[in-house]
Amino acid sequence: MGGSIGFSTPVATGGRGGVPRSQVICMVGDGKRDVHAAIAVDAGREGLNVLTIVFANRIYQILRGEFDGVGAGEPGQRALDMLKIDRPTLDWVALAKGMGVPGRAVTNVDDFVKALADGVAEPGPRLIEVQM
Ligand SMILES: Cc1ncc(C[n+]2csc(CCOP(=O)(O)OP(=O)(O)O)c2C)c(N)n1
Repeated sequence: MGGSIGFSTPVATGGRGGVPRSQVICMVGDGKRDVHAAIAVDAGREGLNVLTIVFANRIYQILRGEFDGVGAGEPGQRALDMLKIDRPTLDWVALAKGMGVPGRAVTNVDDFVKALADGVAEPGPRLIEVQM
């Protein structure tokens, strides 16, 4: 929804604080990186059971779709530069580690399933970067 980026991570942190025995799983795109990073600091500091899953496709894919939708043709280099978020390619696991949150990167479904099971079983905040 328009304007909604950045909503889920603070809600996940707040939800965990409000229901202490809960396990919160927060699924986010990589499109609003600064917001996600700031919230991970809170989860790390408070040791909350918040498992954040970042789907890192390195592009504002929905806006790429809108580009097609308005019939603007193939985007040129300048347009692509505004749609892609791969310069630099963010290392979400390293960012999480720097904020006291252990993380793991996965590139296939089997590894994702294992990381998800481990992330739920282990106490405290965790991050999974799904490299797409
Ligand atoms: C607060 C806010 N800022 C900007 C936007 C505009 N916007 C809509 S979709 C989008 C990119 C989303 O990227 P991502 O979350 O990685 O998902 P993807 O499109 O790759 O599936 C942006 C910046 C928005 N919806 N909300």
